[in-house]
Amino acid sequence: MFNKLKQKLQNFVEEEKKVEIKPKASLETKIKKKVKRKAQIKEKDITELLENLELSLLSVDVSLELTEKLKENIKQELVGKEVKAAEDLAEITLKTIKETLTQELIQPKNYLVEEVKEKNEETEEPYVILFVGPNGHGKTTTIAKVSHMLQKEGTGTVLAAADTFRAASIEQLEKWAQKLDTKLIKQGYGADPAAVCYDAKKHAQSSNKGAVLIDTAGRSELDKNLMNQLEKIKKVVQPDKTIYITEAVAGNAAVHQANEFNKKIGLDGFIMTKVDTDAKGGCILSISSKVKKPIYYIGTGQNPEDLKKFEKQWFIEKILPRN
Ligand SMILES: Nc1nc2c(ncn2[C@@H]2O[C@H](COP(=O)(O)OP(=O)(O)O)[C@@H](O)[C@H]2O)c(=O)[nH]1
Ligand SMILES: [Mg+2]
Repeated sequence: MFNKLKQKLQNFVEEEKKVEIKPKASLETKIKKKVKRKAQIKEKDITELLENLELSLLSVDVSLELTEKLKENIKQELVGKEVKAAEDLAEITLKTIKETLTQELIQPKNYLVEEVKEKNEETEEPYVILFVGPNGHGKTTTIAKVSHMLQKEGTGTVLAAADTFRAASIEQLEKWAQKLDTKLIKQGYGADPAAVCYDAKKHAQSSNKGAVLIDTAGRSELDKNLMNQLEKIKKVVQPDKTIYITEAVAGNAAVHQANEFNKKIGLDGFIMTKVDTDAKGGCILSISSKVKKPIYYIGTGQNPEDLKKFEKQWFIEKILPRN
C-alpha cells in the first residue's frame, strides 16, 4: 500500500514542481521558489490512502466503528500539513497511522508476573487472578500458561477449579496441575464455584503460595445466573485482577461481549489467545479501544510456554497493511 502511496505522492509533488518552473520566471526565482515551495496535504491527496487503510483494517477484523474513527483522526492530523517531498509525506502518513493505532491500544505498565511479585513482597496475602470469558476461548489453557510463567519466576501457585459446570473441566485443570507440579483445589461438579475459590485462597494463605489462579465456566454475558455467580466469586475472594480471555479468531462479536462483561462485573484487562492460528486479530484493537483496559499477554500455542507479553508495536506491525 505504501509503495502505491509513494508513487501517488511522487506524482503529486512533481505536479507542484511543474507549477513552480513556469517559463516566465528567471532562474533565480525558479530556484528560490523551488526551495521555498512546500506542498500542503489536501483531503483529496489522501482519499485513496484512507480507503485502502479502511479496507485493510476491516479485512483484519477491526470494527467498522473504530475504522471510521481512525480514518477521521488520520485525516485531521494530515490535511493541511506541509511537506517538502513525497518521501516526507509517505513517512508522515505512516507515522500518523501508527501513532493513531498506538493511542487505541493499551499495554499494561506492569505485566501480571511483576504485579504478583510486587504484592508478594509487600504483603503475606496471595495475589488472586480471576479468569473469565466465553466457552472455548482458552481460559483453562491460559491458566496453565500463567502458572508456568509464575512458577518459573519462583512463585508458588494454587489453581482453583471453579468451573464446576462443564463436564471434564475439573479433570482438564487437574491434568495441568499434575503436569506443572502445582496445587489444585477442587470440589465436585455442581458445587458452588465461590466456595472452591474461597478454599483455594485459604490454601494459598496457609501454604504461603504467591498466587491463586481461578478457572471459571465459560459463559455468555446474557446468562444472568452465571454472571451473578461471577459477582459472587468476586465478593468472596476479591481478586486483584479479573482477566477476560478472548480468542483472536473471535472477530467483532467479541467486542460487544467483552464490553458487556466489563459493564456487568468489571474487567482489569485481557489476554488474547490463539494468535498462532490464522487469526486476523483486529478485534483486540477494537476491544482495547472500546473497553479501555490493557492487554497483558497473547497466547501463541497450546503448551505452557506459549504465552508472550503483549506489545503494541509488534501488534501494529502485524496488522498494518503492506504495499
Ligand atoms: N492454537 C492455540 N490453541 C489454544 C490457545 N489457547 C487455547 N487453545 C486451545 O483452545 C481450546 C479451548 O481451550 P480451553 O482452555 O479449554 O478453553 P476454555 O473453555 O476457555 O477453558 C483447547 O483445545 C486449547 O488447547 C492458543 O493460544 N493457541
Ligand atoms: Mg475451561
